Amino acid sequence: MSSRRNFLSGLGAITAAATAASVGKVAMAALPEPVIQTTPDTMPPLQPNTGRPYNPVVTLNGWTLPWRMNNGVKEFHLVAEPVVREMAPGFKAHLWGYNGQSPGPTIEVVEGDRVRVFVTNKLPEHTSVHWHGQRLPNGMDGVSGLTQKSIQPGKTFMYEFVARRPGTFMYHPHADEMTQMAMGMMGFWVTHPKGRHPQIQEVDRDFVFLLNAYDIDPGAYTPKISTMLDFNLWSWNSRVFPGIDPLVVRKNDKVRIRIGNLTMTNHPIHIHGHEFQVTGTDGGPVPHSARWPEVTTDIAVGQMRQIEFLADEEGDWAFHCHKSHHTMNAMGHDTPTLIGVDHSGVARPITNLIPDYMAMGERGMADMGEMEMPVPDNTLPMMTGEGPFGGVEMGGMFSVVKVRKDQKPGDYKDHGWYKHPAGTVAQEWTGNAAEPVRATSMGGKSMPLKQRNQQEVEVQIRKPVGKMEH
Ligand SMILES: [Cu+2]
Repeated sequence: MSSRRNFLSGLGAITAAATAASVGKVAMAALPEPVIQTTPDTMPPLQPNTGRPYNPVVTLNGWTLPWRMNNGVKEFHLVAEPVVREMAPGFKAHLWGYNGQSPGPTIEVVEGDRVRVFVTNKLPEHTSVHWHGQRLPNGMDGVSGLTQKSIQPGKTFMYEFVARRPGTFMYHPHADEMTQMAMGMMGFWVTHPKGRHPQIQEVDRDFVFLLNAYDIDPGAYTPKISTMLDFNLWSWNSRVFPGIDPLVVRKNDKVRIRIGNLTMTNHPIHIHGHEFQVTGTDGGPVPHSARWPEVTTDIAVGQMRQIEFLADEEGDWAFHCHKSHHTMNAMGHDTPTLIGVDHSGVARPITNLIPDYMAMGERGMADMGEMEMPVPDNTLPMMTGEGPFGGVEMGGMFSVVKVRKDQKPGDYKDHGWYKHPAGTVAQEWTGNAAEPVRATSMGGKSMPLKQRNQQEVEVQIRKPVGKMEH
């Protein structure tokens, strides 16, 4: 038990809590104490001090579940339960998750480990856990009704199998999935190779997170569970920018990022300043001959991707989903296009009635990020975040890979913004700028436009004269 305490203390704010009384004292004696975590901070890697050695991962805004060894079996205890998740500072959601958080804790094991997972259900309805991507006995696959009885509220089930295949996996319910996944029930699973593996490289930093999405009305706390496509919060591990921690690395580190998608749409995940290779999926490592360089990889629904790169360019590099609506928070998805519309005449009478009213959108939507527009309690502006040069105008699935030459090995702390060497930042040109020559064309020579007696349509363009100077 003492070794178990040691790594508990290493995890900071983790507290052990007793299970529900319904589990009973006798059963408790045989169950590993469930470990509960409530802080949304990224916890340092959990160094294994029992079982086979491995290089642990870091869960973005999350943590790894401690285990106990019981006669050579690695035992974990998951508790499915309602949780309060801070999705970003100032915005909390009432979700369902595991062991105090959504997503649940990451489970890390080693290829060949015999694993026993106790699952206690403290939800108001039945559940089950499916171990996505694993080779296991059919009866351990966690599909309610098909391979097992569902776990009723207050009951504890036991899953047991050997982690046969090294790689990147996840877990989620296979019971009332629409509700339970929309409420945030999911978690990451990593099976480390038991020794050197020809297709699994050793890396210096290994980050993991899940893509998830919620539909929470501004001012509300509970996600709408019947939403299929129109989510307003696109999150990584149930966090949205600016609440997602940066991925801090040391210059020339070999970096692996493992990502799983449990939303209802695909996410093209994009990195700036580096190229990566997809080195694995939930089906296993990708053979070397099948890898190619990319800066964006699309992650479809239910898929996992393992990307790897050499972090050899110092700086603060944006890392995000490339769907522009997925780097926005609530409140902006249904706004009408007002670019070019002069509503100054309308704004004044409205302001007399509603003092907080702001005319927005005439010049684009950047004002939304710039101005302190009043928002209801418990939600976030559509685009936000202050960088060293001003507003970043982002939200949702956005973070920063911070590459620093003075970052210590094993240090994941964010030490502030990158200090750019003199002369390496884009800046205003103050010399003379010649008017560009504008060419007119009637189409290419091979297929010239048919001349018709047609009236020319003239589009009125309203230029933002006088409003550019701030
Ligand atoms: Cu996306």
